[in-house]
Order: sequence, then C-alpha cells, then structure tokens
Amino acid sequence: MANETKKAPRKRAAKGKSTPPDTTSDAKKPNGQLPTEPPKGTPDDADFRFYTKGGHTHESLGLSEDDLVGMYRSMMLQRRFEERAAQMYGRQKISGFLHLYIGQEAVSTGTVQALQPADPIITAYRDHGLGLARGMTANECMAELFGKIDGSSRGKGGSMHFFDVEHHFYGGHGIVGGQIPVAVGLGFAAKYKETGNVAVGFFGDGAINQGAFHEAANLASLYDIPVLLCCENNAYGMGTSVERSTAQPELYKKAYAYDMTGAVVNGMDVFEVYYAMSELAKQAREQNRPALVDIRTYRYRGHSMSDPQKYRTKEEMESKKNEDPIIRLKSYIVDQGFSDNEALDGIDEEVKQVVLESVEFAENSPFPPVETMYEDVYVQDDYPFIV
Ligand SMILES: Cc1ncc(C[n+]2csc(CCOP(=O)(O)OP(=O)(O)O)c2C)c(N)n1
Repeated sequence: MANETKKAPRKRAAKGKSTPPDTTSDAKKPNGQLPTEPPKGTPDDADFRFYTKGGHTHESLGLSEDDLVGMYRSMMLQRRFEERAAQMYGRQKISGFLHLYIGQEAVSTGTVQALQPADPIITAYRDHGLGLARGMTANECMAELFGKIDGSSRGKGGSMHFFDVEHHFYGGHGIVGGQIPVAVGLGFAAKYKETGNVAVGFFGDGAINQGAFHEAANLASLYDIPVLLCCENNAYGMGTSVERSTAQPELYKKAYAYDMTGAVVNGMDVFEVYYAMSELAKQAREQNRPALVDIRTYRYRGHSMSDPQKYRTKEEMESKKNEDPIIRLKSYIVDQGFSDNEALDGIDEEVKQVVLESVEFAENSPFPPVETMYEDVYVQDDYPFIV
C-alpha cells in the first residue's frame, strides 16, 4: 500500500480517562450507509508494528541491574518449578492435565515487568508461568497442582485454574478461547471504573480460530476498550501447526479486520517483549484502544504430559533451544559485568530450593474435605428458572 493510502489509526476515543461507552445508542454511527468508495486494498506490513529487530540494551529500555537480575530470577523460578512439576506428575502426585510453559518464560516475565501491578492479566490453561511471574508463591502453586487445600484455588482447580485476585491474575481457564471475552470484560471494567488500567488477555494460536476471539475483538474495538489481546503463538495448537489450521497464518493481520493495532513480537527475547508491551500498554491506556499482539514463542515440551510430540522434528526443537530466553538474558547480564556465572548459578540453586520446599509444603497440606466440594461454586438460587 502506498504511503498516501496508509490508514491512520482510528481516533474514536477521547484521550485519557473516558466515560463509559454508550452501548444503548447508535446515534454516532451512520445508519444503513455502506461505503461507496472502492476498497483501499489489503493491508501490507506498513500497517503493523514489528518488535522483532532486537538490539535493545537495559539502558535504552530504562531497566536497572536489579530489574535484570529480578527478571532472571523470575524466569528461572518458572522453569525449575515446572521441571519439578513434571517429575511430580510422573510420580502421580499430580493428576489430571499438566500443560507446561517451558520455553515461553520471556513472554510472562517481559509482560509483567512492563505492566502496572493492578493491570489485570488473564490466560488459558498454560498458566503456571504467568501466575508465578505475577507474584504467586511456589507453595500455593505446587499445592494447587497437588489438589491440596493450601493451593491458590483450595486444590479444587488444579493446574489449569491458578487464580490470584490480590495480584490481579484472573486465571487459569480450560476452555480454549473462553477467557478472551473475559479479558475484554476486564478492560471494560477498567474503563468503566476509570482505574486507568489495561487488561491483558493471553491465548494460544489455536484459540484465535475460535468465535470467542472474533466476537471479543469486535466488541473491544467497537467499545474502545483498553485491552491487549495477546496471542502466545507457540506454533502449535495441540499437535496441529498454525499453517495447517489457520487460513491466515500471519495472525497479527487479523487486527486489520477489527480496526485495531496489530503487532508482532519476538517472544524469545525478554527485552523485546518488555519494549513491545510497554509501548502497547501505554497506547491502550492513553487512547482506550485495543491491540492484537502476535507473540512468536515456542514451547519445548509437548502440549500436555501425554503428548508424544510426533508432529515436530528433533532438529526443529534443537534450533529453537538455541534461542532460549533464559540463556540469552544470562549472557547479557554476564557480558555487561553486572553479575557472573557463579552468582547467577547461585540464583538457580536458590530457586531450586524454593521449589523443593514447595513440594514439601504441598505434600504436607491436606486434601480439601469432601463436604466442601460444592463450596465456592457459582449457584443461582432460582435455577432452574425456565420451566
Ligand atoms: C472449546 C475447547 N475445544 C477443545 C479443547 C481441547 N483443547 C485443549 S487445548 C487445545 C489446543 C489449543 O491450542 P492453543 O490455543 O494454540 O494453545 P497452546 O496449548 O499452544 O498454548 C485443545 C483443542 C478445549 N479445551 N476447549
């Protein structure tokens, strides 16, 4: 598309805080008038944002040495926690499903570092990394995996249902794509209550094909909702690759259909994630506008513990491991002279110990009593109300 036809971002919303959207009137919209102009053509890359160039330094990003070490510690905790969880699953200490996040830690860590603590975050069932990055303790997370009463959801949710209201982490959802409209609802609430927060909803590349995504994206744009719809594009939905399941595999392009910003982010680089999410959250906050963020990442483990991973080659896996986000950050910290390998390995040992203690904590926590099974369940008193 030539520059003169390049679409300017829509300025539907007033800057800054706004009044709740008027959903009862369509007075602002021309009723029954379809465009008579010929279409301006399909979007090209100039219409999107690419956070893929790399080359950021902590200075250019305004990150301190402490921030870097904190990010390293967070990523290391997520990885060691899940390695141990996999082992506990093998020992049948954990039942049901277990979806590991290993490989995607730069996404959770970069995002949390970029957001304000009260910005709500919601995700699907691959939720351990985000929960830990947001401040959940290894103890409450491991106890939840074990189905014990000291777990974050009192042991009744398990792996797919971490939840921590205090840290503005709203789950943990097992129905593919089901959390995306809830993410828009969290953004709607932020706008309605004028909190100045931005909601961030994560989902997988498989989920983008669900109707829930399209309905939610439409409403988010129509109502000017401050929400980042973040696709953790790890290339596969269970064993099916994006190319085989998605008519437009360049997922960011779907933003164009909903008149919102579309961005691509290198999710293996924690600096790039931090940079992208800082900019996009600022825009959403200031303009009350949604964005679709296509975060290119990779999971080293199978879809869940029972996945034999026959759909990808060892070579593909190995090449991705060369991009490991933790090794990348560690090298940066050492190269800059902020710390050395020994000290960073010490952090690794420290988090391993935290995780080991969380296993002991989970072992010692009791199962929830059977009679509490129906507590904390949403029940409508007058149900069934349709006779
Ligand atoms: C509505 C619905 N359909 C099917 C499933 C079964 N299922 C669980 S995960 C999954 C694949 C989703 O893949 P993706 O969204 O790419 O997320 P990823 O696991 O890669 O993080 C499917 C089909 C489900 N949980 N919910």
